[in-house]
Amino acid sequence: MKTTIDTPVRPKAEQDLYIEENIWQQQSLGSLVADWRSQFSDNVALIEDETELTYAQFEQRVITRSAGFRNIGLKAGDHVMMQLPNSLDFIISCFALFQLGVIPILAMPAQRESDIAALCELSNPVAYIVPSSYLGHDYIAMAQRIVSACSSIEHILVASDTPTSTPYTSLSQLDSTEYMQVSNIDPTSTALMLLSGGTTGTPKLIPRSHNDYYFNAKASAELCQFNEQTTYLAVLPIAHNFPLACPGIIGTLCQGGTVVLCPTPGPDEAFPLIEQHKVTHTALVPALTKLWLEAKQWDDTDISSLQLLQVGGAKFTAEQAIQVPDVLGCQLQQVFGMAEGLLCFTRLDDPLNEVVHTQGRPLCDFDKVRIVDEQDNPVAQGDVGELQTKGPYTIAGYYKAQAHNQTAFTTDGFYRTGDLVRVNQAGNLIVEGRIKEQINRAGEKIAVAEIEQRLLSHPYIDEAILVPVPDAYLGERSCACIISSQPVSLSEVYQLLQEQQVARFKYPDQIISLSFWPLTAIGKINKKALIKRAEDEYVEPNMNQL
Ligand code: OOB
Repeated sequence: MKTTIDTPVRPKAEQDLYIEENIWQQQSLGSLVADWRSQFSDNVALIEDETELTYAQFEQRVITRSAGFRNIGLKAGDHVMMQLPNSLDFIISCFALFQLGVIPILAMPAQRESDIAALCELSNPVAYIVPSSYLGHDYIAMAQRIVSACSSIEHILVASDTPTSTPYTSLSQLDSTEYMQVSNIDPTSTALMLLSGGTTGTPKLIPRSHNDYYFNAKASAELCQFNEQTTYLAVLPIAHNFPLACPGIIGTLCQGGTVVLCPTPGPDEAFPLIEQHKVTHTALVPALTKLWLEAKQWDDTDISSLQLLQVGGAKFTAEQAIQVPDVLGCQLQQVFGMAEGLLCFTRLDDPLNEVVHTQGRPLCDFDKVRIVDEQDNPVAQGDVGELQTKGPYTIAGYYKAQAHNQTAFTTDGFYRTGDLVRVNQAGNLIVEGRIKEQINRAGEKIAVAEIEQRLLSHPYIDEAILVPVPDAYLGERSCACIISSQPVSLSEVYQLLQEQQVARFKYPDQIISLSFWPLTAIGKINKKALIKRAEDEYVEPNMNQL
């Protein structure tokens, strides 16, 4: 694998092939805005609350934002930490940065100081964009603390709707109508960086290029048959690859459809928006789908405009999948994807049985997938093994992570997904589990190593293991198994993690205390026994942690 210092790139022959085959369109994401305006000028592109922007107005807003960013000195190759909820500001700022060749790093609103500080240290952003507050969290206070530790940040920029009392520039104050020459951006360069769920104690950044991300969005939109009549509801946090580009927001815009922004994902907010705007498509994680299925039992909001619900991010049980068409009155599509690239979809014309029981197959013919055993040898047809993949929109390596890349990728450039899968007769993948040290809590990924390290920083905890436990609401919850010199309660663990400014979704849902580890026959710690014990000792689901 050929590498530049920070961002590994694909071998030249592969790049040439993707260009020759028109998989890579050699077009930067920022330049799409003008194309979309010329094709779909008066269509409504974006809706947030009472504000509707046509494609022509969207272009204007992007151009003025871009000029504003340029006026404060942002330039091609700079990094900007963006941590905004689902909002026009997010989308307009993102495309404005794309036009300048500035690289947004897309952090989720749920992330807290420990993650953001580590990401800033890794990527040296020149600006940090935050809402003033969202769901009760004070982002300005957090940004001030981050800036005092991260010397690269020259600007804290806050969302447009921020009260004028803050000392920081709001995004709308930046906007400028000055003429700006559109820069020429290399479409093979990094357009944005997504966050990896991670398996280690340190966060990883996923550099996605203009070419690969445009293909990701456009090809997904074609596969899902998005068109000018599509109205997509952005429900999941749009810093996540799934609602952003699979096909999500960017895919909808590629096809001239309308994106409606939903600030929080609960049915109380989403259902009325579906009714009001006649939403046709949306995407959810399984835990939210379960909530929607339950809410539909008593909520009579008219959501009959919904045509397709995409579900992905974590394993969706067949038992719930089968309910989607009847209860929500729309077609189901399962999506098995990853921010690193590969996307698998069930197809719109697949038999219901495949849609309910499988996670689909790769987006394009150029996706290479192989299923291997522990020695990296291919398993027999139909057997379970680790999924490895490489292709036109799968990264060649994480940003500035040379050592980690040596193990996360094979010598021939395949990404080791850490997912255990098998292929069925019809050629669809079924996710059977994973080997990576990660917990998938309602679609949000927790690196086991990070939380175990933090637990060990408690003065009484001598040893700690975090295990995933099957959970009716979350899919998986996390249980901290500890050996301690004195009793430690779950609330004491919460206090520790709060002091360390850890995102709430990473807090263990459960704690069990042991005096020694159960061992397997060959003397390894028996995690299955720990999981069993966690299941046996569990009292009741804590719904407010969803
Ligand atoms: C999506 O992306 P990430 O980066 O948050 O997480 C990727 C991991 C996969 O490696 C797999 O472990 C798990 O999430 N996963 C699934 C799944 N979809 C993702 N596990 C079982 N069944 C599924 N359907 O989660 C993501 C990115 C783009 C589209 C959809 C999901």
